[in-house]
Parts: sequence; C-alpha cells; structure tokens
Amino acid sequence: MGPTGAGKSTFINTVAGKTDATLVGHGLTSCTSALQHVIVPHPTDPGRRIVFVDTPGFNDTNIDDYDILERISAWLAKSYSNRVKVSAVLYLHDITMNRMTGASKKTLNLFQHLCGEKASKGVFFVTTRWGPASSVDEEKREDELKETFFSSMLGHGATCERFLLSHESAWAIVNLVINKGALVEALQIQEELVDLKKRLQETSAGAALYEQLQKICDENVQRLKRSMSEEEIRKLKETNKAISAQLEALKVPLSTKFKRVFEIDAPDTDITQEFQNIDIIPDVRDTDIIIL
Ligand SMILES: Nc1nc2c(ncn2[C@@H]2O[C@H](COP(=O)(O)OP(=O)(O)OP(=O)(O)O)[C@@H](O)[C@H]2O)c(=O)[nH]1
Ligand SMILES: [Mg+2]
Repeated sequence: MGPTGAGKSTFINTVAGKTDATLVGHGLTSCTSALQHVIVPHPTDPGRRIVFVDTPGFNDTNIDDYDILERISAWLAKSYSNRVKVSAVLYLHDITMNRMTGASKKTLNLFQHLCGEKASKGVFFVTTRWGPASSVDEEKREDELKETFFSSMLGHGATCERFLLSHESAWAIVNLVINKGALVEALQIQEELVDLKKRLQETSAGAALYEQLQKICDENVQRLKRSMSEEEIRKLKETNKAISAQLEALKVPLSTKFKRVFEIDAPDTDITQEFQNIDIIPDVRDTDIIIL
C-alpha cells in the first residue's frame, strides 16, 4: 500500500520480471484503480508461488478517498472470511520526497489504522526511487522516517528496507518476508469487519478517514473566506462537495453507536454476502500472499 506513484505496481512488475504484469502510471493521477493480484513463482524455488496484491494508492485530491478505502477493505474482508492469510503488507514510500505531504501523512495514518499495532511484524516499509548512489539527503530522510513516521510500527516489529529498482533487490525484500515468516493472523480492519461485524464507518480506519476529511473540509472553508480567483473558488467548492458526500457515507448514526457500546444490537449484515462480488485470489492456501 502507499500513496499514488510510490511504486507499488512497479515493484510487482520488477518482481515478476515483466513490464505489464500490472499497470504502471506515468501521470500525476492514480493509476491502479482496482485491487489486482499477480502470481509469481519463486525464482530459486519454482514450486513455491507468491501472490502479490496491487492496491490503488491514495492521492492528493481527496475526492475518492472513501472509495479507495472501501475497495481495499472489501478485498481484505472477503479474503479473511475465506480464511486467506496474508504473509506481509508492504508500505511503499518515495524517498525523493523532501517532506511528508498531506497525502503521504493521510495514507500512512490510514494504513496504521487499517493494520493495527498487532500486525506490525508483517509490515514492511519499503522506500523507493533511490538513485544509483544514495545521497546524504536521502539517507537523512530515511533516518528521519524511521525515527518519526515509521517508528511506532518499527517498534512493534515492522521492518524497513530499500527497493533499488532491480529484480534482485525486489526478491531480496520478498525473501526477507518469507524468512521472517510472520504470517499476519489478521489486520485490524479484517477483525473489525468480519469478526466484530462492524460497518466500514465504525472501524478505526473509517473513523480516521472521517477525521481527516473533516479537517480538510474545514481548512477549505477557511481558504474560501480569503480572496481568491473564480477558478480557485470553483475548484475548492467542487472538492468540498466531493468530501461532504464521503463524510455523509462515513457518518455513523448516534443510535447505532449507542447500541454497539451496550451490545444491544449486532448488525444483521453478513460481510461475506456484502462482498460476494469481489474477485479475490483463487485457491491460494499453500502460497505466500504479499499486499502492496
Ligand atoms: N526511478 C524510479 N522510478 C520509479 C520507482 N518506482 C516507481 N517509479 C516510477 O513512478 C511512476 C509511478 O509508479 P507506479 O508503480 O505506477 O506507482 P503506484 O504506487 O502503483 O501508483 P498508483 O497505482 O497510482 O497508486 C512510474 O513512472 C514508475 O516508473 C523507483 O523505485 N525508481
Ligand atoms: Mg499502481
């Protein structure tokens, strides 16, 4: 997982040794839109198959955050209810970014809520876009990431590695995943959606997204009060309209919250039915599954 353009699809293509195993983007907008899996035999142990799941990245526009979270969560819920266990979740981060942008902070925050602390051992932070020789700036940024943004999960057993855009480098990371052997029992969102039968709005990630969108909406309202060009005003209004629709979808009626707290009412929706139409991986019990 990770922000748009971090290199998730590129990693999968590199690992598969193909340019078209999954679609790579060349523009500024998100490229991967649906979750997609690619099955790759291990290069030195061809009997062993590894399944890589490519996910859509969150972007700067905030207009389809809910949609992206829903797609990722639905896939995870469906696979968990089919007893598919994930070997690792890779979080990709572009090391050339000289500061954490709003989109990167948002994505990392959602990622942490999605996985939960308990799943940290299965989390691999993978930094991308390293130059042929790492620069002092890049190394400083890597240290900073480890000490701040990644530190909580690293402290609970997560790993941080560099991807050097080569087949060898990609497989070195995959082999680390295999050797660590930290099969993720369940990501937090899987437990919440499947075991606790929560609705997406009621999950930790759903609540985190609500808070983030509310903040952006408030900031946009403040910006609207300042003098701006007609075009800027039009764009801000358009963004806020899209955000408001997402906030509406994320709202949990108070009565539902109240009932949940006192366990008066268990929701009657069966998550497996709700996600029936999602295409997950066919028969993968004997394989390693790595989500990017
Ligand atoms: N130099 C270099 N370029 C990279 C690397 N990773 C990705 N890119 C380039 O970055 C662009 C976006 O990469 P993608 O793999 O499509 O990114 P993504 O994370 O899948 O993005 P979404 O599908 O939009 O979420 C492409 O032009 C890649 O060629 C890397 O490690 N080094
Ligand atoms: Mg992609």
